Amino acid sequence: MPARSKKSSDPWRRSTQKDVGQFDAEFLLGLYRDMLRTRALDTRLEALYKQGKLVAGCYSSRGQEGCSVGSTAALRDDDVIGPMIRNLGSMLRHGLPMTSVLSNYLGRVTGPTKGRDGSSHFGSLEHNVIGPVSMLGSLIPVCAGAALSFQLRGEDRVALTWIGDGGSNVGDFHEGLNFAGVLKLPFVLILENNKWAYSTPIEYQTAAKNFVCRAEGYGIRGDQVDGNDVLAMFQCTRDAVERARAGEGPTLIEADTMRMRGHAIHDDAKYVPQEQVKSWGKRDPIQKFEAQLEKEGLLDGGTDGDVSKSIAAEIKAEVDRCTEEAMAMPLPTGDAETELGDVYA
Ligand SMILES: Cc1ncc(C[n+]2csc(CCOP(=O)(O)OP(=O)(O)O)c2C)c(N)n1
Ligand SMILES: [Mg+2]
Repeated sequence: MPARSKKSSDPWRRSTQKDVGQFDAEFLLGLYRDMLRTRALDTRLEALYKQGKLVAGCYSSRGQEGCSVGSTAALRDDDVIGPMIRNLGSMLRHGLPMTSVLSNYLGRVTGPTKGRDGSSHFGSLEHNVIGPVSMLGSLIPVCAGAALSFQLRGEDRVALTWIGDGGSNVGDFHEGLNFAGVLKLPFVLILENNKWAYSTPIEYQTAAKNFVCRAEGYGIRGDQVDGNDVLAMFQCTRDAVERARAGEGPTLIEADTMRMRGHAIHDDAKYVPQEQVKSWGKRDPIQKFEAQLEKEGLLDGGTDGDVSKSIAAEIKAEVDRCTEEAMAMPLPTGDAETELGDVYA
């Protein structure tokens, strides 16, 4: 890993207000909209869980919307993503319809798993989304394999996946990243350092000063970025994706962020110090970006009124409509012939 000089290219300094002006309004408002869509859907899923309407657990990505949306925005539609449970925003940004996501969580036959996994372990190959693999770390060799297929076919596509701080301590992390480094695969791995793995804080996960230093051990590039700054997240991933497409191999990106709920909604996270939650509450990715857009005058619709209010209203209508559509869909019948339909052996 080329050590990044603190002065010239400190990644934490990416995305200044000056940078915002380099992007067109449509792109910036698109990032904003997708973070809001993620938050709104996440909030709805939490409510449905508490109403007993979800058929399994609910893992919130609240506070981590910038990581998912910013990184996925750096990709083309034909690139492959492998989201983990807190990457709801990447699924939406990569084109998975909101009704499909809700249908899966509600266990409906119209969801990507046809009601067989009622939680977050689903993907859609039609949208180039590989579903989360429950065994932490296993998605890394899977996505490195997708990157290998692009390389062998001479396609300039990229595979990108995410891993948590906790998940980065398993063997598959090492094997997948080492493999990607040796073969210089067009692969990007985003390590979301959200400070907790269930109730285990990062001090009990690694003796290293950070997670990104591991990149050096694999001979690959490593970057650190403010995961709650959606534009910095975009810029850092875009650079990694450009290098990957140019045949320069994989990048490990450590995103500094915070899990703002328990491991899942059933966990009240009493073990997390309140001070930590409070201080990260002040770094909320949506509020942070909203302030940047306001400074640019992008949320002031002039005679059209308040842009953020109209976007919020549009999104509320979308979440309501998609929830209704998904709720109206049937549950699996349970008859053996249908349910064994996709079983290979
Ligand atoms: C190999 C493996 N070990 C343990 C688990 C159980 N488990 C599921 S999520 C989780 C915590 C993950 O923490 P982290 O990787 O930091 O991701 P976060 O939940 O913070 O997003 C654990 C221990 C698992 N799924 N796979
Ligand atoms: Mg974690």
